[in-house]
Amino acid sequence: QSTSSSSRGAFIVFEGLDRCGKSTQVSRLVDRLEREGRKARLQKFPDRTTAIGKMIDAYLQSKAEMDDHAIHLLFSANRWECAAAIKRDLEQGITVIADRYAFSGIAFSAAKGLPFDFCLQPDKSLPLPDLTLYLTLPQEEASGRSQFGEERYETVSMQQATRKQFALVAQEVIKIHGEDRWIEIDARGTIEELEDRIKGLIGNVTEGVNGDIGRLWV
Ligand code: NYM
Ligand code: MG
Repeated sequence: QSTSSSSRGAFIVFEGLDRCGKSTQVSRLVDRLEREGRKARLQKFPDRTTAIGKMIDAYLQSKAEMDDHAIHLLFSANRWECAAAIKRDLEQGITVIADRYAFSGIAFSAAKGLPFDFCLQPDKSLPLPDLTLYLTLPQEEASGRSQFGEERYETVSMQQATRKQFALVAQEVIKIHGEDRWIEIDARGTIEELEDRIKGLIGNVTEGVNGDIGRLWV
């Protein structure tokens, strides 16, 4: 099926706690769309390649210390520096698949104790995802995966606090933007099983969407 000339690319975000299988699924989805002849691009957040991203990377690897508010704003600034390119690509009919977005920003920072509303504000009016897929995995499974614990935040207590905040983020998305924009997915099982589950839930949104790009939290 071809994309009609009036439609734009879909902005699809994958969210979840650490080691839930997100990055694997995001790259498989982008590969599949490209095999099917669609234009798709992967956008990872944090984007560790920019100047701001390098500061975030140093923080996550515990090579640098930073005030909680300051690092929160850097994560948001890292999205803002990518926002124009995301909009441009969507308008040119490219499907943009993001590995994390502002929802991780709120959930992880609020889990550290920053006020929820403070965490939400800096991302206000960023491009609004057309669809967010929130992958859930029991903590025992995520903790058992290789590399769990390598970076800052990868402790069981931090993950559990973040899981609670993600539930509040989901409520907020549904309240402000409607329930169609947030889908929770059970991420248990094999890579292929999860891939099929995601494929079924995404449906035809990757064929393009009509209407303007929305603004987050607006
Ligand atoms: N993270 C990610 C935040 O704390 N705030 C944000 O805004 C974003 C996008 O960074 N533990 C956290 C979540 C992860 C960590 O992400 C690095 P990844 O997907 O492992 O590179
Ligand atoms: Mg990680």
